[in-house]
Amino acid sequence: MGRARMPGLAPDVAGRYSRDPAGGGQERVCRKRARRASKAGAAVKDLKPTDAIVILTGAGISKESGLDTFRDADGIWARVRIEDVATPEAFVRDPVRVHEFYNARRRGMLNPNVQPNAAHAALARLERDWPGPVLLVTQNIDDLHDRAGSTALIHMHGEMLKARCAGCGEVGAWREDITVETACPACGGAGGMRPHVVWFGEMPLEMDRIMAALAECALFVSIGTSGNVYPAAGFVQEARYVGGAHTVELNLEPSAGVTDFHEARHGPATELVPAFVEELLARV
Ligand code: BJW
Repeated sequence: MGRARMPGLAPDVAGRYSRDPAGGGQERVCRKRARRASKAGAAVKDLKPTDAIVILTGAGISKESGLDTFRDADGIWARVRIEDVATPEAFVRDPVRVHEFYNARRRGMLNPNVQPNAAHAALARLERDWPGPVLLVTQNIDDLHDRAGSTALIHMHGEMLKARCAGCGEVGAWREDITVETACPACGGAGGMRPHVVWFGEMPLEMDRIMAALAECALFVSIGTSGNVYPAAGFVQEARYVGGAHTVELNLEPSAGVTDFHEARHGPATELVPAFVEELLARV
């Protein structure tokens, strides 16, 4: 898949790109660039302990906890088609199938063998011990970052252990299967319950907060994501060219956007992430 290169841009639902809808604009971009120019390309060794860090994670960080990625050879999209299970149109066309897909994944996540790994734990430690702000943005719908202890955490693609009522909009904790008969605990309406996840063509969650953090961070780290899905795949460009951040990729293999990063380290997350966090905390 070809990679779009769109610094400071974000896509609309049709995949068209325009200036950052979270309040961006050429003027803001220029001001930020000028203010942060001295930081552009600064290495990890130049970070101050009060600097802000934004971390983006994807399915690769949970692979060693026993959860499948999407686009690897043995990934979820090798078994099911996106258009059958991960779009609003699929849910309208065949809600039973979509519920079966997510019910099976929810049960998988609740398997007691699925536990946070050393990479999740290291990021929780970074949030705890780094004096500056650390924001963790995950594309993952599992709860492994939460269980590891991360609290400054945004689940931009939603959460598997929550359900939403399409009728009244209520979002609540959910650990059971959902069916087309399931009634909403808040409004009592049946048939409108869906997993609280973001499908293709839907707006990811908390984008304003994310874009603001990217524009302010001194370090952006992308972990375990193939860099194929926007807007997350464009965060590196936002952080680098708007925020003037140093940008680092930690992934099993080079992602689709590897050339956008100042620095890339390749290997399993459970090895790379604890070592990288150790390196950062040695600066405190
Ligand atoms: C390891 C490892 C180990 C393995 N250690 N690493 C045309 C052009 C550009 C964009 C578009 C376009 N047409 C439409 C769009 C937009 C569309 C999009 O990006 N499409 C592209 C596919 C082209 N995006 C959207 O529709 C999004 N919404 C949107 O854009 O709204 C409009 C808007 C937004 C903002 C501003 C203005 C307007 C919504 C996207 C929703 C994605 N949903 C899913 C499903 C969620 C629920 C579920 O889980 O079922 O999210 S799809 C799936 O992909 C899931 C993931 O979060 C997401 C990203 O996947 P991820 O995490 O990167 O996983 P993989 O498998 O791809 O990669 C894993 C990596 O780990 C690999 O690199 C491995 O090597 C590595 N790895 N083991 C370290 N042990």
